[in-house]
Amino acid sequence: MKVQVCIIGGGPSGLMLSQLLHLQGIETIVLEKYSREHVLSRIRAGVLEHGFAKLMREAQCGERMDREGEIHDGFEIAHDGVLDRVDLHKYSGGNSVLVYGQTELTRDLYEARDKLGGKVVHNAEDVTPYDINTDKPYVTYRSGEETIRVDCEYVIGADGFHGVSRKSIPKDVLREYEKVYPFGWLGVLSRTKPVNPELIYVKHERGFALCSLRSQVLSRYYIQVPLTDKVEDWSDDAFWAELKRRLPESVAARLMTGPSIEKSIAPLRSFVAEPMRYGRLFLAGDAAHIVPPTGARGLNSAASDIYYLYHAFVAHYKKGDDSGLDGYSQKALARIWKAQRFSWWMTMMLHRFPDRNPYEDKLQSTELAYVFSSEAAMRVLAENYVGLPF
Ligand code: FAS
Ligand code: PHB
Repeated sequence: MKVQVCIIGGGPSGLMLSQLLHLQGIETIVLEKYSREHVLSRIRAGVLEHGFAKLMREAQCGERMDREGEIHDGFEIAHDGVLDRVDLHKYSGGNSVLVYGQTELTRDLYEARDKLGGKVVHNAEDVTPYDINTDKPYVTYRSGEETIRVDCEYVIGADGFHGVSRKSIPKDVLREYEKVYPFGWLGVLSRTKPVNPELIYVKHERGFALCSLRSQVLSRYYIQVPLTDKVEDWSDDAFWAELKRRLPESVAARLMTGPSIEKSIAPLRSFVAEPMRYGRLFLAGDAAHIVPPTGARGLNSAASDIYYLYHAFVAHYKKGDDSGLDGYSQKALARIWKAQRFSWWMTMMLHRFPDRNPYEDKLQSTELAYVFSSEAAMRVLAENYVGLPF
């Protein structure tokens, strides 16, 4: 089999790029390790930057997102028993975010690939890229007992943090930067009316919490838990009781509780791999970078990688212009590191750090007080949260 671009990973990054390139007549194949049902069973991101939403529309996948997604012009921060609002629309120069779950977005991308007859292979086992530092790379994968070879001109590593692509870059070339946080997020999805029309980020002495949503009948909540906790340690009742303890009384009083339809603990880490290109291999999305979800930058960081690669391949194949491909890693990393900074900053400001000394605790409270006392500080928060320009 021969294609122009072989994409490893059928998550949002891989699917979005394959869709955009297909619409430009560039032939791709997506090799996904798991079944479609497995990929769509994951509960992940909930907030889309306006840049991501624009890319979904350009990929002809935005119709349901625009119909069912909710435009949010701001969010609340709960601290010291009160709610303070971050007016994104006012302080970002008129921008907002779209609340639409990654699961649904991925479903829309799969359906769009099917509609165009895009090649997406599920249950592709032992996917392995070869000769990525030559002009004739290829990728093999196993389907049952059969090993299949895909000859291609370029390989995209969109296979997430635990994928094979990043590990295919020689250790003496790859530089990795990482910060692991001493806690995780216990997340619950419940078929209940959201406690608030907008998201509420909670800074509390017992730990961080987040009230989010997927629709007006589907709520998503998180509480900060120690890394030693296991999801089986937390009954639904224990989760709701702890969330209520961290919410302002007026909010806790109106919280609708119900059975969890998904419950999981996600560790928090900041991670960047450089460079994001090696020969004919390009890394995109979680394969190259991870952020703590506090700033809702995870999925959104993948969007600019895809945008840059999309335009670079169109320039290469249509005009023989390789400047986009040659400049990809540097350009993508410049925006990635700004998303890393914002996600780290939001995480440090809102979470409880058990080993902190009283002086550092005062600095943390002052950071939050400064945000709500300075228009300049509010503008910095807002422009990062709605998404810096691509
Ligand atoms: P993904 O990991 O989504 O997709 C990679 C795909 O590659 C997967 O389908 C995987 O099965 C496949 N794959 C892996 N190895 C392979 C191999 N060897 N061969 C073939 N295929 C392979 N972001 C937010 O903004 N907000 C959140 O609240 C949030 N919560 C998250 C919770 C969790 C538990 C996790 C893990 C991430 C969360 N994220 C969140 C970040 C998340 O949304 C990612 O940014 C997003 O999934 C990135 O998309 P991809 O780059 O496509 O990577
Ligand atoms: C979510 O809805 O899952 C969500 C929203 C905002 C975040 C993190 C997660 O910062």
